[in-house]
Amino acid sequence: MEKTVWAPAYIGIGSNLQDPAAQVGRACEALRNIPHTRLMAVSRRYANPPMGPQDQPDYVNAVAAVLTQLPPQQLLAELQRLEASLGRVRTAGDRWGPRVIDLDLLLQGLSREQTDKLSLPHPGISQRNFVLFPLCDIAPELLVPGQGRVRNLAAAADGEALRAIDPHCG
Ligand code: A4P
Ligand code: MG
Repeated sequence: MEKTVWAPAYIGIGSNLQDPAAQVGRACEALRNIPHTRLMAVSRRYANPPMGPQDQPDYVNAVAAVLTQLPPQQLLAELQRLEASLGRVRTAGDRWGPRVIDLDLLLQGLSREQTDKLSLPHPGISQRNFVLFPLCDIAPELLVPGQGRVRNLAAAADGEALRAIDPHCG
């Protein structure tokens, strides 16, 4: 691999099946195994009710910060490989349905992409309190291209239903 530039990237982590808090913890640890990538920080884990279909268990969510030399499409491919290795089975029509683990690439540096496979920044950041509150733990001053500063986005979001289950960031 020729590229030597390190870019900061943020990964949204979610689970609502098979001991979600443990699944999220396991996924954070597994991020250390992505090649050409260093795990820099992990937010607290937050228990929170499902967004979207309500006939599914509550979620646990967190956000991790990494430095990576991989281009965004390759980092996403690594995240999908990791999801599979952690037991996620994708089926048609499972969007917004229950899952053992979900790893979303939220943003990477100032990259903006809009393809079938990758929207960057993830277009839903400013509407997801379960992304904004953990992101605020580790990167409150981060500017989400096209959406705003994390601190301000989190202040405008309703955090009533989120419950931090860790005392400190990992
Ligand atoms: N894709 C495009 N852009 C991206 C990106 N930036 N990161 C494509 C990751 N994937 C991206 O992904 C479906 C396809 O989107 C992939 O094949 C990829 O090529 P997915 O992660 O299986 O889709 P999803 O997770 O069902 O939907 P999405 O749009 O990622 O939204 P969410 O927020 O992940 O919705 N409620 C709570 N409380 N907590 C949750 O974590 N999650 C969901 C899923 C629903 N409700 C939730 C939560
Ligand atoms: Mg997702």
